[in-house]
Amino acid sequence: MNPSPRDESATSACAGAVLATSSVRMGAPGLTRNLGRGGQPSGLARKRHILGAMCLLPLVVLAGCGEIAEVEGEVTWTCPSDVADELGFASRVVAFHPGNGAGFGAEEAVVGAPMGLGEVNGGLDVLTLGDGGSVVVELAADAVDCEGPDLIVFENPFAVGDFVYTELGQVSVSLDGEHWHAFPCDADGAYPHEGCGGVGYVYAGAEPTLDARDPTVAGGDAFDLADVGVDRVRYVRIVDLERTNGLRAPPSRGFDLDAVGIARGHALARP
Ligand SMILES: [Ca+2]
Ligand SMILES: [Ca+2]
Repeated sequence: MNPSPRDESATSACAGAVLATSSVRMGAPGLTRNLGRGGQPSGLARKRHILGAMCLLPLVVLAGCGEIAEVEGEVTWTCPSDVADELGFASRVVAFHPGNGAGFGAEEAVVGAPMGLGEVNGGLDVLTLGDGGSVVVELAADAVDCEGPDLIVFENPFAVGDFVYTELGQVSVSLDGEHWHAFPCDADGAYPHEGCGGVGYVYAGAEPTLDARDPTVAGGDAFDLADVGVDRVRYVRIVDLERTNGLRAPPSRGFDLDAVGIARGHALARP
């Protein structure tokens, strides 16, 4: 959408459905988020949105859906907000800088849902970054800060008896692909290495009935955008930290990225 200066328009999106109206009533429960294009809250836009709400023109609101609006270039939403599952994961690799020992897997492996193999086997549908390697992926929809974790990063740690084989990565997020916000990661501390990627077993995929976008059951490593002070992101970057508690040998040398998912109810279809 690209509204004219005097036009206010909104969409309500859920499971891919998009409904357009000439105004919007912010009546749905949950948080209301308001960001300027530069990622900063905009009080002006909030006031304009309230004025728009006073018009009270009809808006169809589906249960469980978030409201999305673009008001004079400002993007707003309410939580929960969701998209169809095919938009709930990374859609492409923007940049891949392989480190020494990379070479296993393909960039296509990180697109879409995870294909984990549970606790005793590491998934093989991955892109291995190599020592110090990095990858930037673009999400098919924007991830937004709602209550609790908003993003899930899936690597392929696995257990050997009581031992957990991990290869850690630092996770950063960005709205524009230029300004990045890194989650603090306790790579040198003890397991479970708070804030790092590459720690949690991946259950989604091994058990097809699990919701790969539910951080409480999918496995992987969940991240809350509030922890780095941002409300909406489009890109996720992972850098291998050359930290492992096992051998660094092919075909699993360095962080192995399986997938990046947007938590259910934390996704915003792009205007
Ligand atoms: Ca959150
Ligand atoms: Ca691994």
